[in-house]
Amino acid sequence: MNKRVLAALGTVILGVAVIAGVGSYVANAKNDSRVLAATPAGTMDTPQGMLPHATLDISVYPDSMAGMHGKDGGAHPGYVSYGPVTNFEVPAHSVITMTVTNYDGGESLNNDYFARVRGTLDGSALLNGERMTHISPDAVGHTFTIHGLAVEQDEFFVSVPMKAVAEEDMPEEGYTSKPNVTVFTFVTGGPGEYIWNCEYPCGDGTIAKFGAAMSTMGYMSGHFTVKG
Ligand SMILES: [Cu+2]
Repeated sequence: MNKRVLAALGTVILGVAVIAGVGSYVANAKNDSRVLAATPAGTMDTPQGMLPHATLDISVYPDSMAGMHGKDGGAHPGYVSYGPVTNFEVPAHSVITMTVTNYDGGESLNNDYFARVRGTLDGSALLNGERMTHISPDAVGHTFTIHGLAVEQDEFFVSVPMKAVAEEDMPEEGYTSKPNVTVFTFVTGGPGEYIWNCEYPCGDGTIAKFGAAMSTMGYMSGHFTVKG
């Protein structure tokens, strides 16, 4: 075979291999089928009446060594990560209380919008037991932001900032003994498949710090399913 044809063929094969690689990578990312279902917790009186109540309890860490991606941290031990999983399932037309324990430090948001608590009951949350509606946009560790616009399902938007652990309380090894605990409560509408993600730029330097952990499913993003 002619050398140029061979070289061209090589390029095509390489291209196909890269595309196949990307494809299987994306498929694997989507295939993180682990789901944390909310725990039923009786009923709660809300402005929308007495509703079934359920709770979700999660954490967020400065790396992936807490076991959520397998022992030794999985594919990206250094990535910041929520855990124990990032796919959640909650009941429809219910009141959900989420507790997020943040072990990570942080800095400034790209957009101050996400420093405010949005979409919760009376627009507030509890930070280490104290009621708050927003935190300083330059002391944010991560956010938990459920995006509600989707076709043929109820609109649903909840966004809560997780306060960064102070720099002096971040140990060189292991996790801080002074995590910031945020508790917030919101009401779900009808059934739907939603996506949540973190809106704090906690990825690596690429894509305005929205690369790495921020652009890999299962770390700073996941599914949020409201089940009928
Ligand atoms: Cu984050």
